[in-house]
Amino acid sequence: MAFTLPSLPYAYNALEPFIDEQTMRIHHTKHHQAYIDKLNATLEKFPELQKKSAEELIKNLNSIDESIRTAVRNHGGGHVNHSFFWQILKKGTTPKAEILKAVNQQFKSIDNFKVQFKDACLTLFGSGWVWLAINPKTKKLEIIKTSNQDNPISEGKIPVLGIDVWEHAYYLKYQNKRADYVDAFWNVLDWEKANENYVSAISSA
Ligand code: MN3
Repeated sequence: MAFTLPSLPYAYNALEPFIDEQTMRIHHTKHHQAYIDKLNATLEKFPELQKKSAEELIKNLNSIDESIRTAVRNHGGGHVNHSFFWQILKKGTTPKAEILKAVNQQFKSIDNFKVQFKDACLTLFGSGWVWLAINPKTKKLEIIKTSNQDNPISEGKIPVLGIDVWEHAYYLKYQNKRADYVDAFWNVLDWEKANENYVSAISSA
């Protein structure tokens, strides 16, 4: 049972003009596909691991044979991160309900949260992701930076939303201007999906 590329729940041009069609197409069919192909190749000789979900694999990296641990971390993480990312993108939503309340409580306001989140994006050196995640120990939201294809679930935390700040996610349209891409991200973040993720994270925390 090999891992396969999940289809996008929208057209490649659905996020225009904030994320362009060509970037979405390459990001999905080339970059995400490559993580899946390499994950499948990595697990070829480990049939028992092929039965697990990619989330299960990266939640328990220490249980993975050392000879493939880094490859599972990178390519399994790449598969998990991108599958998650596609699901939280949609134009035209606004923060409301439980997540609005929680963000206001913890970050004073949505605007203040956006400032802190953007700062995390701009101070993340190199390639990686920035997340808003629930820490099950405190049941609080945390802004988390991860390098490469690491995911907060490897640290026991539960992502609510996240942004891919690898250059491949924005270079065609924004070149080196990561700040402009982060500003544009707020126009395509699906706050309704983020709220669902928040509610489910809190109830399982
Ligand atoms: Mn990417």
